[in-house]
Amino acid sequence: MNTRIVTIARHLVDQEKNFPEATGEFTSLMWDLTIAFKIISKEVNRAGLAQYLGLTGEENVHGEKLQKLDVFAHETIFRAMDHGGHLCVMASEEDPGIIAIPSKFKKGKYVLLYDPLDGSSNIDVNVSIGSIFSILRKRTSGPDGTLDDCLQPGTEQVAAGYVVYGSSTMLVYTTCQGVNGFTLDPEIGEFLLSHPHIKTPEYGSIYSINEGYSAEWDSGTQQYIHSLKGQKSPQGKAYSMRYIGSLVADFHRNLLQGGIFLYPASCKDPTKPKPKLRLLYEANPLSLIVEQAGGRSSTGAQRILEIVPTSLHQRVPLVLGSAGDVLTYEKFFQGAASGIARSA
Ligand code: AHM
Ligand code: MG
Repeated sequence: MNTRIVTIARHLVDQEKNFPEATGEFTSLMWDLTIAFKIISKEVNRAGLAQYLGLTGEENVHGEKLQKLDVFAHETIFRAMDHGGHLCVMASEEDPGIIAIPSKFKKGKYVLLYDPLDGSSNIDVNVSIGSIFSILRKRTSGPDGTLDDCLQPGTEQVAAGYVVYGSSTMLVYTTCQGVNGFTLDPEIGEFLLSHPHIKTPEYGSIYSINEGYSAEWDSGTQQYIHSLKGQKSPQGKAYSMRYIGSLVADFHRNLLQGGIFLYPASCKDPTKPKPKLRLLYEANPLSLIVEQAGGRSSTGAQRILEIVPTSLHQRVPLVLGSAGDVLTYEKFFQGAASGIARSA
């Protein structure tokens, strides 16, 4: 048994040694982020007791009702990150435009895109929720970051991660050198390395999709899901459907156990397919993590990380998880799109 205790601070410093050109700026940025996540975790755990239950009565840029904890998480991350001197701009699911670094603070070379509290409709019923983040390098000149700095393909991410506020709080992140998971020890207030070098199985027996929308799926997705029912996975286990409705929680389970998560576009109007999940701060960071863990991520037709973004809150179809399962899905999706039906 490995008895070494590794805090996230120690791990960040150790990882920095793999980057000879590192200045320590990135390590310091990540450290600031972990402080924000600890504060959010504390509030999430008190949600049933505190005044945060319920809605603010306002709507966000997507027309969804804002929950008070969303607002708290959004502001906590901003307040932890605006003055560190490492960022030039931020963007959040809860803000329609880019978020400038206040003029009184030094600007840095990194860009932070985040979903402060994903799956927030689950807060009131005590179901796991999460935060997601993506870090890019500034690519424009001048001290202030711009929209152009935010609109970079996922392949340009220097780091990405998520926190799941579940039965325990876990932070999982990658700096493109594999994936590591840390569990928050609430007694000492530290994230401790609990899941080193996460690798996702090549195939899983779990599929996660909101089946209530099956009539609106494209025919490739319909055929694929139909093909799993009553069958055994290549692991030899019968397929199980598991859908929490919290992307981070569904993703985290599948990453560790193997499986596939799907949120295809709604094809109610086939001329205007409507995806739900957002590219920059949901799909891209989770896609980088799953690829770094040996998995795969796709729209069905294209690798998520290669999509060139055109707007801050752009939505994409998202299918990710075990590489073998996602590849099989792509065959169904592309086969149906080209008119070749696949049998179950
Ligand atoms: P949110 O960012 O507004 O919380 O919405 C994203 C969430 C994801 O966590 C989850 O995968 C999905 O929406 C669930 O959507 P649905 O209820 O349509 O299945
Ligand atoms: Mg979200």
